[in-house]
Amino acid sequence: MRRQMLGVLAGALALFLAACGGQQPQAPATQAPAGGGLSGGAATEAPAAVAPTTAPAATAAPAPAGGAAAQPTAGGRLQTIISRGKLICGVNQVLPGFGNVDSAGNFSGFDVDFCKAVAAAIFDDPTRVEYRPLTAQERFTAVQSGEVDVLIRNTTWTLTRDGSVGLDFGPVTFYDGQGMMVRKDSGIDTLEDMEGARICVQTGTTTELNLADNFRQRNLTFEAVVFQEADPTFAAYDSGQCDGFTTDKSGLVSYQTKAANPADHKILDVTMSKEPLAPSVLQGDPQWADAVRWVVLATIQGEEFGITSANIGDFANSEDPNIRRFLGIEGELGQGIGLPNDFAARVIRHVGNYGEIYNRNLGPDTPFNLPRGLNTLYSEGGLLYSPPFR
Ligand SMILES: N[C@@H](CCC(=O)N[C@@H](CS)C(=O)NCC(=O)O)C(=O)O
Repeated sequence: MRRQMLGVLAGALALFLAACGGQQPQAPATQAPAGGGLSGGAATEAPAAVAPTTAPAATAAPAPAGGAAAQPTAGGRLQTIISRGKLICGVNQVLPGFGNVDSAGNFSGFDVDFCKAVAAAIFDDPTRVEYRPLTAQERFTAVQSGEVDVLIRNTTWTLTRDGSVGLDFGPVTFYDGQGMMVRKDSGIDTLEDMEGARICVQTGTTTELNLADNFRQRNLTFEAVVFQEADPTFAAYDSGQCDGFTTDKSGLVSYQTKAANPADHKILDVTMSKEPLAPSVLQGDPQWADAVRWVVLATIQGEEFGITSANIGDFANSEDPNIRRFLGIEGELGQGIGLPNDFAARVIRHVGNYGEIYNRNLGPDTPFNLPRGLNTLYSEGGLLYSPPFR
């Protein structure tokens, strides 16, 4: 029922976009040369690299051996955020499940919950966030210019982005991979069935680059129909302008709920890339990067300990020294990263542990029902693992 409603809304959106000319590809489709995959107009996903110049390195002095931890100076970005009284978080606004805004202007989703977690750690208040919606094209400039404090927006951690784009990535919050959506009645079952296909893809993404690589490796030609924004990209596919729509599998599942008729589409059983999605900050402010990193790890460690937003009160008198340190009941763990010692407790209390965040946004009770796959704890065969809180 909900899917149908989403479908109707997506249909209306598609009509609106068509009426406004928004479905026109922003760039001429690039024709793949025979036998060679895409080459012309070699896709570049990152905006011109800007050498980060800001961010005074506010590094806390190391704790003297055997003595009390040195009081860190909460300088740089963290101090700016504290003085401002809110976090500015770069997010998606068109990707239900990850980053989405409703008609009342409320943001929600898996990524959005990590913005809330950072705010909860700093302010003990998950609502102290200003969300800055960013397209794929806009996102890196927004970090480079300091417009956002942190980017938490289905962004893949790559060497180029870590290096020449000038970002620092936190821990992976979602292990993803690129997929391909086609119409069920297309007769397409594998990428090999897509020789000469028209494929709708958004520019400024790893997606665009991986598409070219995958088809080249398979010696297949294709025609990329490229858009700057995600909704027009999908609308073009949904209205039949393309044979396939490609993005991260998380994005495919999300966009399938927006299709005019979600049941008409399928996601091929192929993973075209590794897409480790992670938060990022501007390179050069190690304390701020540490703060974001350990907030994410707190959600994972919380799940490892079995501490949830519902049962955290039961741990107040825990005698387990690991849990006592984690919750800030004893020790001074937060100090070294400029956060209050109970920052992890604040995160769990207000936002929940990783499993709670996952289930709330993507789990069985949501329209996405995404199996956790690699996004389970290492103890359950997944890749989530927190270094020790000590
Ligand atoms: N993870 C990939 C893809 C991320 C991405 O931007 N995906 C698109 C398609 S689902 C998106 O979210 N677009 C939203 C927009 O640009 O407004 C990356 O980091 O490049």
